Amino acid sequence: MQHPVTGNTLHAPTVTSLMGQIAGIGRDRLRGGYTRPVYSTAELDLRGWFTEQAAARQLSVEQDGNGALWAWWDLPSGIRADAVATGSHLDSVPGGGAFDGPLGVASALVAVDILRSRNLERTRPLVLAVFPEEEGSRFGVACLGSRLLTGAIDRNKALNLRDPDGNTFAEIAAHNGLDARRIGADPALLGQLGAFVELHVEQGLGLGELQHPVAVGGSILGHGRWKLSMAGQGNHAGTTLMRDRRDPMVAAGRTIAAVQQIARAQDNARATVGRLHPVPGGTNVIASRVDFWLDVRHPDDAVTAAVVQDIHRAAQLIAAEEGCGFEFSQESLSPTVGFDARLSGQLGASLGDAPVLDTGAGHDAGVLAGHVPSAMLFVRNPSGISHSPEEYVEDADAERGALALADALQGLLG
Ligand code: HGY
Ligand code: MN
Ligand code: MN
Ligand code: MN
Repeated sequence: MQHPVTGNTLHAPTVTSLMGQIAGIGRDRLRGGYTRPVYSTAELDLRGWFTEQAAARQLSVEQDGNGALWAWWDLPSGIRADAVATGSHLDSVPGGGAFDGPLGVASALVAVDILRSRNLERTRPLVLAVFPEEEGSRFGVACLGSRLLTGAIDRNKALNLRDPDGNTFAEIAAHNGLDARRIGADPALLGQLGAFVELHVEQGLGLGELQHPVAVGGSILGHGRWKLSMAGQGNHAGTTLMRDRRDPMVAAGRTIAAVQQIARAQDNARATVGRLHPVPGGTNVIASRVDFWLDVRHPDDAVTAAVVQDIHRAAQLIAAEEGCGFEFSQESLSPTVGFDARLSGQLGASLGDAPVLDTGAGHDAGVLAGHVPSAMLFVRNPSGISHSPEEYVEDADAERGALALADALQGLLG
């Protein structure tokens, strides 16, 4: 294969070939796309694949107390200080695209190949990272692995998080060999890192419109997640007159319409209810309870708070009108994060005229940014769509992204 940028004949694995190796893992025949929740068979298979790929590159792979994988390209001295880290995640949203997460991991592996081919004189170790539960699709909190590593989530709160089947994170972690005593903040590991660069598929059309293959990350929109519950009277769909109902599904539906109305009134706010769980969930059954989750994001954290307050108030009124009980709780909240200016500047310098793009999507780099100089690279996605099977990256752009990552890392490692 000819390299799309250098034109050299490619012998080493390419990002496209690595992505092809995992293309069959976790396909979701029902929803389309991929469903790879953390510690599912699919995600464990992907972990196994990454571990093999890393070992084939003579990287020493270790798992931290929270389940993240770290593949070290150590210095001859073996000293692990001021390391440059790069990587992303392998878990997905339900019915997600192929690239959200795995592109950053595959590109990191190819970047190691490229750097090795350059016989680089390194002064810093390089470590590839794979963070668990970045999407929060199983236990409800996004970036759970990096939040645990940095102490951004209370350890006991994390251990007691439950998945949709009622399993606690503590149970699933133990089932997957994690030692509960090691779950939680790991300042020793964090202290070994001097920089973190995450390459990620762009989850928007910025690069498509700019007609550029790679961008440097600017900032991540502040975002939070809240759980709402409406409780009514479960009953028979056929024997219960409309006037005798206290239907939580109606209360939830009216609240979701209010979410859209409130968010539309704020410029650039994004408010989503993507997950709703009626109990018991029968076609001929008036639900007794409906749980649903709210995701709100805005560049200004004060606006996020105001939007959520308005939604909370509207939901309380609707619940009262529909004769339903109402509960409201915050699950996670992250402020708007700017990436490290110096590191981002170094990335920009190594990439020439790469644009700087903000993102509305959360990333582990956003969590690490509070503890380690962090930056991101985005690779063009012509569909502009993500968290959907339509997410897409051209082969040539995937290779350009890995080359850009290698160039950026070389500037940091030398
Ligand atoms: O939800 C997000 O923004 C990220 O993809 N976890
Ligand atoms: Mn992602
Ligand atoms: Mn995602
Ligand atoms: Mn992310």
